[in-house]
Amino acid sequence: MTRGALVAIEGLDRTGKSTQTEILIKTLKQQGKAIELIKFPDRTTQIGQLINKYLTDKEFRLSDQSAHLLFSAKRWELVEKINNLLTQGVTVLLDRYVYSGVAYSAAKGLDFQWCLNPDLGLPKPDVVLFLKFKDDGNMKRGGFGEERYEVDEFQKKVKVMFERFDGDNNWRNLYVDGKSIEEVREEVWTHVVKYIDGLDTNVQLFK
Ligand code: DGP
Ligand code: NA
Ligand code: NA
Repeated sequence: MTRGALVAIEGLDRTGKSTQTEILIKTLKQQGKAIELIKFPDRTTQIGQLINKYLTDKEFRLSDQSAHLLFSAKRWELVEKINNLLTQGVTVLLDRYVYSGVAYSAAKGLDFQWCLNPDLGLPKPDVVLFLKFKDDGNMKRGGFGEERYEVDEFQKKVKVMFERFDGDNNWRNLYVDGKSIEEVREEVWTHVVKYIDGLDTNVQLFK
């Protein structure tokens, strides 16, 4: 039976992820496709509220390891939902996922593999769209600097950690430098269109 595809959108802060995610959802819904968006971190659950406090209140103290495990717990909270949707043939679109989890924590100096370990066993996306700037363009965008991680030097480190996933067969780099929302939308679409009618293979797991 055909299952839904698991699609992740990743990127640094202020690269336009959420905008592109919304456009993609709208387009697919207009075409009558079954699609569901899951945003990480979802700030509404109890763990999500703690994460929101951590991200927005720079005085809120939590060790790096502890914060990391909270983000991972957030993902594990949603595995059953993701698997059920895929089984029902629904395309699941993830706005951030394991890759952000590892990149943001490893950028603080935590061991890369240690960061990945709690996420082993989670469903692995069929395709990851990584929105990226060739330069540091995201740091010049409006709103940048409001949250804990929105610091130039830190974003550069996060970028390097994200790039360690480049080379995985599900990884697609989408450069957003100087492109309009419409141009990026078209690129996103060319990558996603192959997956929207589902897949016959089992979903892979992180290992
Ligand atoms: P967003 O709402 O997509 O801008 O994400 C909020 C912030 O949370 C952003 O700076 C990236 C960070 N973030 C998202 N997921 C994770 C994660 O799993 N671990 C860590 N450490 N940070 C994350
Ligand atoms: Na952000
Ligand atoms: Na966002």
